[in-house]
Amino acid sequence: MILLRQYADSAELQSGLESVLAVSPLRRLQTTRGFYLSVQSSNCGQLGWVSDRQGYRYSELDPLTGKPWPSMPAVFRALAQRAAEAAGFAGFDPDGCLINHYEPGTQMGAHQDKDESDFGAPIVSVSMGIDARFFVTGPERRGRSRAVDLSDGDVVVFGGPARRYYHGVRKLKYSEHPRFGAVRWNLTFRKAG
Ligand code: MD6
Ligand code: FE
Repeated sequence: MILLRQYADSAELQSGLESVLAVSPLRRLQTTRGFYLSVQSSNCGQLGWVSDRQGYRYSELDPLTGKPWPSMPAVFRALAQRAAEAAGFAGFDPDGCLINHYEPGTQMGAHQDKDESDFGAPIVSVSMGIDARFFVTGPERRGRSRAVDLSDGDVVVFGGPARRYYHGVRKLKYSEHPRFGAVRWNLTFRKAG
């Protein structure tokens, strides 16, 4: 797990984010048990991660619009490729980007990202907006975790053995970001297909 502090310029990504969400808006995904995730999400690129009563999967179509996901903005792709290369994963070619929107009080439970076909490719995560406490336990879901506070512009690359580590985000505390307000955005770039 490689942390690139203040690596991304979130101001440069903001308009790309808005254009994606104008086509595929944020929505709350349901789990197989019928619970809703507290974060809201969308996707861009060829494959988008979706969850509903049937389970988790990658889909070429946005179930909300019935159309393909908006294409990945060039500034998104360029950032993900540059960060992957800086972390030792040259040639990373993401085909999907999951967009998560957090408000104060929301969180992300411990999980592994395991719906992708190629675990040799890293996942590149970009944080924007207000701070969050990210945690990583390791190959097991339970046990001691390590906390990493992520701020606007921080990029995390999960590759090699860390690619399968359990991780999540603690309940967000209230704060405000000058451009994003009381919101945290997280972009995760994947090679899903
Ligand atoms: C988040 N991140 O930071 C959630 N997944 O909001 C993730 O779930 C994540 O940061 C895979 C690789 C890196 C990540
Ligand atoms: Fe994840």
